[in-house]
Amino acid sequence: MTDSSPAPWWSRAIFYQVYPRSFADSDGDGIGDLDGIVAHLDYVDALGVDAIWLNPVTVSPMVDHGYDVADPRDVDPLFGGLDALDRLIAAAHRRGIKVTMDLVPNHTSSQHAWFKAALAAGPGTAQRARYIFRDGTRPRGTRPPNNWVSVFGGPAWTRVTEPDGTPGQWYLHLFDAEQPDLNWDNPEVFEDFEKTLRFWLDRGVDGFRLDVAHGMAKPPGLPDMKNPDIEMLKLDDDDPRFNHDNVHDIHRAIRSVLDDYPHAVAIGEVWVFNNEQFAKYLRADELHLGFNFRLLRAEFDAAEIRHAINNSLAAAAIEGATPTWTLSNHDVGREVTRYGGGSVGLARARAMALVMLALPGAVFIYNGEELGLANVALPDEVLQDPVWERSGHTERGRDGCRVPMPWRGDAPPFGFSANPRTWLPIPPGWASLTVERQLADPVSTLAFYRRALRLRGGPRFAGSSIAWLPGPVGALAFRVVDGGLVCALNAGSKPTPLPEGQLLLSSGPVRGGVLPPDTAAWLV
Ligand code: TEU
Repeated sequence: MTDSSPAPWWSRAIFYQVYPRSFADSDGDGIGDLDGIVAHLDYVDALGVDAIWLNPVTVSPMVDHGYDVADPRDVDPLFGGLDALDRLIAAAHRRGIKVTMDLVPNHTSSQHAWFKAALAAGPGTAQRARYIFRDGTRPRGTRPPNNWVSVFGGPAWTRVTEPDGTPGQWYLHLFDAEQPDLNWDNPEVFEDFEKTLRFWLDRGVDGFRLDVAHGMAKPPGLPDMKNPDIEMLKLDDDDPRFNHDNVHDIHRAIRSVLDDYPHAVAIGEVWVFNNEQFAKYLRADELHLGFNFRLLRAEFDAAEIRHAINNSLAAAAIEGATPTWTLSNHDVGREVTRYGGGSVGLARARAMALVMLALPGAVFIYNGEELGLANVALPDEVLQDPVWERSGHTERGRDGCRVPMPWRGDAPPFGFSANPRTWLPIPPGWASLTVERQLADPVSTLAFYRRALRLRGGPRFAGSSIAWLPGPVGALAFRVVDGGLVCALNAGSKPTPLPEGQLLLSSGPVRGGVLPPDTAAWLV
């Protein structure tokens, strides 16, 4: 933002990520839905967030819980259909909350009309040219076209049976076999995506989170991966499957559509860690925001956290873009667990919330983070993430961070649903973590988050940069340049002195000018 135009709404926004399956169930099928969200909007409003990011609610066989889209311009009946989304948009807007949707440009579901037509039409047809079909290698095409692996495990290629019954071509899927990758070299793909963008924007949606925004362009010739043994669910730089430079033409085309809706925001899921490479996505004619996952990957360690913050700020600064911060989402283990679990993990998660919320830019909070929920160790028989099957039962997948929200009462399903059989079981131990319990407790994690989120709107937090303050090893402290807020974190094992100033909020008990381990504080 180099000119004097007012900052856009998203430049300091708090986005609240709602995983629709797990937020609230209005119709008793044990799976959350859009009317469930509508019924709990006062809760979202009271948190003090600016916008909701809804994980996919479009029509889907739900193999990857909505990231396998069969019709991108309709809402799945499981979530209540299109009318329910209209109700949610209206009810959110009445409260001044924006609604952003998840779109999945990289792939469709195998149940999408295009893919079914591609299978039926056979090799060499226009229908196949919307996806990435290739002949196999070896004399009879029995081996996949290259060595790419799926992010979910196993090969990234599946062989089809041709309409005449013979074993035929292979198609590319960077994720599950039910998620065929689209061929973005085919202009039809963008034409259709433009229809999708306009369809939702015209219905009042305030923007999009674009799934795998660094994945749509594939390198010509599809060269082999150098490291096909890459850990499942792990995305890194130097991987031919992702971040091909042609992806930027796609983002420019998407942005030109969004520019017809000046209030709308495009947020890319960009798993790219090289700062220069990451910044390219944030050029003035590409994405407005890109998820920076460095903070989420940092251990609870002062040096690592400082490094993640510095690099996130530096990456955004290259293009004068807004930094973004996130500690968890529906793909990564909850931070309470990542930071060690139990009361220590919770104390650290609360401390990191203060660090994240003190930083300039936009933040993303994943539903349940404000309750201090931890990952749930689920039994084998309830696991649903396709990662579990595709990895041959070696990776448990992401279900443990997707367990439904506990709202009230003393036993599962804690008001989430009228149905005791929820899509993932809720642990009885969450009785002490329900919204109802935490609202009644002034020192609960929920009360703490609400206070922190409210304070963050104040002038002391305003600024686009931070200055590091000297601090003992194991701790870190920074001042928000302009606003003046000081944030201090003790990630070490010994108490450290608090910086000068009056205590505004702390993540745990602070007394006598001393910051205990696993604690953070805001001072003015
Ligand atoms: O995720 C992209 C993705 O690659 C992640 O699974 C990533 O590997 C992991 O988070 C790293 O820890 C997006 C969605 O967020 C995810 O839920 C979908 O399963 C995936 O795309 C496919 O659409």
